[in-house]
Parts: sequence; C-alpha cells; structure tokens
Amino acid sequence: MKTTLKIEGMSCQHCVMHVKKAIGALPGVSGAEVNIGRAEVDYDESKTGKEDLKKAVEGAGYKVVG
Ligand SMILES: [Cu+2]
Repeated sequence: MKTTLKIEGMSCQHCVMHVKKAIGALPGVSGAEVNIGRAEVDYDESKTGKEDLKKAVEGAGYKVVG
C-alpha cells in the first residue's frame, strides 16, 4: 500500500530526517520518500494504518493536513 501525506510545519532537512525516522519506526513500513511538506510511504496495511502514520508524524511535532 502506498500513500502520500501532506505535512505542515516542516522547514528544513532536519525536519525531513525527523519525519523519516518517525515513519520508518512503524511496523510494516518498507519505505518512505520524505520531502519538505510531504511524505510518500510504502507500507503493509495489515500492520500499520494511515492513522498510525499520521500519529507518528504528529508525535514528531508536525501536522498532517491530507
Ligand atoms: Cu527543520
């Protein structure tokens, strides 16, 4: 399953690393292409849901807007 998250609050490469790490720590995530303002995530939906991705990003201090 592939999904794209639109993220607010990211401003630099540090934010990119932070988001990538938060998403990558979730079970079932096999890849994440993260740029400022957006993340494309490849994940196994039997292990992780979009809500979990959202929570991980928000837990890292950013806001998911779509
Ligand atoms: Cu930053």
